[in-house]
Amino acid sequence: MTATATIPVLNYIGGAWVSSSSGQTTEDRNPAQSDEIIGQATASTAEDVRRAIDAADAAYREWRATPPPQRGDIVRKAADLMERRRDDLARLLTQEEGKVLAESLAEVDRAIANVRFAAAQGTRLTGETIPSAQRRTFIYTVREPLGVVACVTPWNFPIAIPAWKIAPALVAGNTVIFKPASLTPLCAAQVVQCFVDAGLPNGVLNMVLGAGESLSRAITSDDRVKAISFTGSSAVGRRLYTQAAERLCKVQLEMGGKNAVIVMDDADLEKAAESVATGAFGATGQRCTATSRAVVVRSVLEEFTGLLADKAETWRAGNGLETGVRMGPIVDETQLRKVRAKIDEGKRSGAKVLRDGGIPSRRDLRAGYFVEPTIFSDVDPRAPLAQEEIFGPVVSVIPADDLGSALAAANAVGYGLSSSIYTNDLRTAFRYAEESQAGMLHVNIPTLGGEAQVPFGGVKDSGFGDRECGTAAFDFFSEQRVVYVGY
Ligand code: UN1
Repeated sequence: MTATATIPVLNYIGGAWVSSSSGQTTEDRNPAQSDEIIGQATASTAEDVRRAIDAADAAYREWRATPPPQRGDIVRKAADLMERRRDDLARLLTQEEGKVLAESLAEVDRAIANVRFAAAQGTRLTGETIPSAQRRTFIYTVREPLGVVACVTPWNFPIAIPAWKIAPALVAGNTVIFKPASLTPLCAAQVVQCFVDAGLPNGVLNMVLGAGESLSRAITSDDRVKAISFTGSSAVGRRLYTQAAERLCKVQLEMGGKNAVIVMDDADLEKAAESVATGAFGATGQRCTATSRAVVVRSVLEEFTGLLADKAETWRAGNGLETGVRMGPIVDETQLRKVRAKIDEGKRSGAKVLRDGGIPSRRDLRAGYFVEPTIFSDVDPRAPLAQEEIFGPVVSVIPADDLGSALAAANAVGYGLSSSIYTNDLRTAFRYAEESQAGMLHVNIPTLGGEAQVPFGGVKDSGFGDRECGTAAFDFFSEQRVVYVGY
């Protein structure tokens, strides 16, 4: 995929790769080797967004009329192409976003599973028949697409998240404006290329590259855009929703997390420590389902913390294409500064620093945006360290007296995406399942991830609107019509 690195990445509008109306480009850097520029991306304006919406609007009638199983066939071909291109896609993902190759391969596989699942729904876009209270009356429901929809996606899963938004949107019969994060345009373009090569008609999927509020405003303010599916920060999500609500545009928000793992005294501590380490340091902590708090009952606190500290030593940071490297860099300099500022704030707060990876000591790590595993212990559950999303490989250990106080601490945050408990007691597990304020709960399983066929999303400040993935994705990307027939 070196060819794509030298050619500027363009917008894809109405079936053609085109430069933005600004004529400007932005540099795309390898975060593991920050002097390496891997691409130039066209920097779009609100005018480019309007052109993309024009194209999507023009293509809608015909795409809506295409039978859903045929729409599914095209989308399934895109999954087949992703599978064929798996290794190239994964390498590109590592070079552009930084996650290690094994994680990139897993992300591509997850994208494929999601696209396949959505494709198969083309044959299952069923409605229901409902008995009427009146004689000689037949009532049925059908699912209809919404029209032009927008998919606004983040840099941390630049292949899987676009895939799991775009695929159900298309199968449901919508035409799409795809606005990927400006840090990962090469991955975005390759996702689009898979759909294009699968035979999607012109104008059905359009991509606009770039950054800035004027682009999102061009999406939220255009009456032709009927729904917006967004993944990113809570601050941006809130703004999008506020703007779109004015004109009653449907919105789905997938935002941050501050996910806790509760560790009880009857837990398999080895497994619990492994889970917290993987949850906190995997993907360099740059995922909304990352584990950022371990709430541990005091009787096992010391043993657990020791195990976690040992595990942290095995998370060697470096270039994700090199063997033996378990943790890639932070995605860019701005994020790096934010993560370091949070670590510094944590140190000033009085929490105990068990391992400080803020400024790596290894010389070779100065070539990129690296932070190493960082662990705080004795953290006050109300401290910023335990409240704010960090999006880096940083975990806070919070002591608790018992299940009740552990749940209270775990729930005492604004976010509510994912959580987990380690215990071997069924009563404890079910009490946790009843009381944990999160959208995705886990018993003896890390806080991470989600399967293609399962709804994905959070509560409180983490999520708003219909869930993503699974059949839930189709609730968002379609609407029900009811037909009463008197005979
Ligand atoms: C995962 O953690 O495996 O932006 C998926 C995010 C989430 C998706 C994460 N919306 O990190």
